[in-house]
Amino acid sequence: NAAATAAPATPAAAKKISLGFAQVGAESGWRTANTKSVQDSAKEAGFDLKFSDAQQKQENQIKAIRTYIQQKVDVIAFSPVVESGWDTVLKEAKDAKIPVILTDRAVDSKDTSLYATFIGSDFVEEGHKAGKWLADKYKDTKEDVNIVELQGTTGSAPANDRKAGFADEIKSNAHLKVIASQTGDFTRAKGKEVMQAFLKAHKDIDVLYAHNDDMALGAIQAIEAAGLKPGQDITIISVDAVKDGMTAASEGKINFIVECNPLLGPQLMQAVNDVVAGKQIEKRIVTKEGVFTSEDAKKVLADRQY
Ligand code: GYE
Repeated sequence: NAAATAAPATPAAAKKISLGFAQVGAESGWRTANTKSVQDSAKEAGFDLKFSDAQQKQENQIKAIRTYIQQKVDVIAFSPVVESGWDTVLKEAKDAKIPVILTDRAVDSKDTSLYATFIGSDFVEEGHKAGKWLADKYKDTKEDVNIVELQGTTGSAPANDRKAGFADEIKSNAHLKVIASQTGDFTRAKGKEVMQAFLKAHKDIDVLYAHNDDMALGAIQAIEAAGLKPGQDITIISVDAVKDGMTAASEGKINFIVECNPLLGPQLMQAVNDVVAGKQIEKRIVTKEGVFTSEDAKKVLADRQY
């Protein structure tokens, strides 16, 4: 009897799931925590993780995704550096029948069948939280409040959305004026450089709104070098709540931080398991997050993991 002598087929469960992950870069403390979360949870899930760092360049991410398609990985996940320009490569993945999961940042593709789900924060909401705190603080002001803004990477979902949510929240008070707004590319070095230029061009800055902690931390160096007190002479609001940002907040140098959770690894691995198992999953998975004043930051700093 042929069936009895044939070698048993390898059970499907014994094969490791392969996951190709195309990361944005290593531009911030948030990104470092996010990378660690992805790597740690892939290991824990027993996946074969192929990881690449695009150094904040879309062309590098597209190349990495094409390599994963050639390698026939089971699932591709990536955090798109900018929102637009993904349709072609996403169609290539679809044609190869490899499911794609977006993590952290969204794409603006009209065809939502190009990806299985998008796991990440609501960046517009984060902008609203930042703007609301400021609008409350200055609700009785009779004078103009001059705001400078350090935007994230040009064309990225968090930069577009954090700007929009904030603008929407402050527009009801004509005294709240954004007098300068430029990209600091989510990095400390660029945040410092652009803040230096802002301070040179404007003698009367009241508020800095930075789209992430790293740019705020760079700007703090520029503000101190100019002989001013961050958090006092200039009110500072940022987004992320990574450890260095929370430390600056606990010292009163950042006045308000909107949290953005980088620990997306566990949710991502769950989604990978589900798509491989052919389960129907939610098209949008939103992460939960809060806000911190200097006082709040002091209380939770010691337990902050990233
Ligand atoms: O806020 C910033 C990072 O996409 C949410 O990217 C992420 C942002 C985060 O560089 O620090």
